Amino acid sequence: MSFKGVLPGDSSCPGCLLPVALNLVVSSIGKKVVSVVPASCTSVIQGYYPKTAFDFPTINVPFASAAPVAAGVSYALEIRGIKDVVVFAWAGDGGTADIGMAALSGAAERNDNILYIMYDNEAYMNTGIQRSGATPYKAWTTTTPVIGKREAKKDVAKIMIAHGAKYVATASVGFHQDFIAKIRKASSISGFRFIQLHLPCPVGWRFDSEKTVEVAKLAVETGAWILYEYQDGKLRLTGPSAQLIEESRRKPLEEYLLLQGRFSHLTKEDIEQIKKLIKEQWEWIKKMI
Ligand SMILES: Cc1ncc(C[n+]2csc(CCOP(=O)(O)OP(=O)(O)O)c2C)c(N)n1
Ligand code: SF4
Ligand SMILES: [Mg+2]
Repeated sequence: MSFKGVLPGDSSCPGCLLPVALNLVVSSIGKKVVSVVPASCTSVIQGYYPKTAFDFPTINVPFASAAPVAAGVSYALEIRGIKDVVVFAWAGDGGTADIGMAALSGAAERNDNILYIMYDNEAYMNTGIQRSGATPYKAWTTTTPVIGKREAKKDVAKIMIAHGAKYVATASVGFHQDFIAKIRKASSISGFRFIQLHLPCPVGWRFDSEKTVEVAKLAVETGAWILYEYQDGKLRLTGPSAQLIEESRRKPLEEYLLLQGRFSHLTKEDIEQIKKLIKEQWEWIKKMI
């Protein structure tokens, strides 16, 4: 049985690539799916039965419980001997980095047989652009006004690697072939798998709605968002990131930052500090490969 994914006419904002990304997940898995979705922009895009935009089985769950509910579905299918279904959680950064973290940690530690996808638009967008743990340093949100967030972005993929997860990857909506390859690989493995998808939000990041792909690509091309996958204790850079270990090959970070209103207040010192944080992330990558 094949699913049509997200049907046309959903209620996402203009320029939002969330439905496109979710479509890629459902179509790339190549098996039946069950998705588990906590409160987020996704639940609004999904809409209400019988006019839902999702043509695939979806369970809407309380905020913190996406990972354990997905694990419960997966165990129930296993007990019934059903093997041709991939169970995936699709949750935002707020639902993952903050509210769902304890439950996610348990699922990773138990090696529950689920694919967990954190779509990372770097704030609580559905409720009005509040800061999350995954909001980057100095980004404006409605709860980090004037000077932006004081703390660095929480690195959830790294936390999942520290759990010994079977498969951990970062991805971007700007590089869909890389994302599809990771979805396919993750779907072919059993045990706990985690993908963190960078998903620019025109509304919350304050850029023009036709620039979503450009912003997504620039995040990678400037080295601010690094594409990699981690499997069996080995980390491998993927997509354009594989060519960007040398800083001189990356586009200037300002090209990415200046497109976004959420960074319009930055001082020179702020930009230098952001560059320092990115450099530290690349240093960690170099140690891992
Ligand atoms: C327990 C609980 N607290 C708060 C809310 C309100 N709420 C619904 S969606 C949302 C934001 C979720 O942010 P994120 O997970 O990043 O997803 P996004 O909205 O960005 O897609 C919040 C706070 C809720 N539904 N349940
Ligand atoms: S607020 Fe952002 S992530 Fe949410 S639907 Fe609108 S554009 Fe998409
Ligand atoms: Mg979010």
